[in-house]
Amino acid sequence: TRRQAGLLVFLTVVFFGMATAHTWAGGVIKLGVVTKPGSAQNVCAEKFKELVESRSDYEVKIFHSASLGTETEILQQIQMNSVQMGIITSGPFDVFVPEARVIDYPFLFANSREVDAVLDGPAGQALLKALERARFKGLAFSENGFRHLTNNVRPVHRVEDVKGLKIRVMESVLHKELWRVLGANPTPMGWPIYTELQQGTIDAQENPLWVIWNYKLYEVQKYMTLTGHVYSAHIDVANLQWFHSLAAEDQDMIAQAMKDAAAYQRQWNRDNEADFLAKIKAAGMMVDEAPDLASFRAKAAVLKDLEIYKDPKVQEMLQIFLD
Ligand code: EAX
Repeated sequence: TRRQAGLLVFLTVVFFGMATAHTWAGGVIKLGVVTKPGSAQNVCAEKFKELVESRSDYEVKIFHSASLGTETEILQQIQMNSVQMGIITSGPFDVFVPEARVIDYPFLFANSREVDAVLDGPAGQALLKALERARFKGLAFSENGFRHLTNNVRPVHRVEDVKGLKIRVMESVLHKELWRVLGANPTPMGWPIYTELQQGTIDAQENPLWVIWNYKLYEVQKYMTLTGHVYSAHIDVANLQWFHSLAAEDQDMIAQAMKDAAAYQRQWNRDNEADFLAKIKAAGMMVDEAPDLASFRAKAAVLKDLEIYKDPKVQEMLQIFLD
């Protein structure tokens, strides 16, 4: 009958409506990056915002250009949940969770293929899990890149040439020890550092090519050495309690959006590296493209015998990464 048919249509609509409509909790997600637009972190942050906002009712507010302070300070704000998420360089994490320093272990990765295999496999998962001790939910790894040395004093070809250089390092236990061991004079500082380089408070710094390009470090640094001494990831994190307070579907949507954004951003970084190098050279920097890396490796090797790697949790994580 018509009545039965009508009822069937009605029930069908109700059924499919219930099965497909998801009511997003919605709300504003504050996300912090220390860098300015055009930077690797920002490429990932903007992609994440676009994906989340197109897939849900959430709004992502990006705080960038050091408006929340240094990366260490952003991490503290994430711990307090005054900021929910961040895309933060792996270096500064080791103050919060010592195991994080295995990513930045010198000369650990030969190339991007090795990076992806390790970070996207069980080792990466184990590291993200360890961050929960510091109340961070680790969602994905995006990429800062392989770090290279620049300075304003002399061409650096072998490790002996870094002797005594006043070098800015990240607010990371590992990075400070690394440059001390290599013979330089390291000072931990937050980002950015253009003024300090310009005024000569420091002679040197180390960062991936996009940083040297995007922050115009070629204006204040004469020499670059393609050391690639450390691979620098971004660890894309959320406040753990906040994340777990969300509905399961919302957690999945956010985690997936960050994974997608990170994959997109890693590709962006790799596609542009050669171009960044060409632009840096064209801007007038003197670049040593084939330094004596064996000399750097030999000196860096003592790191694993130092106190900062003796922690059994760090040893264990390093084994997982090396396997
Ligand atoms: O992400 O502090 C650093 O050296 C970082 O690599 C920089 O902020 C770019």
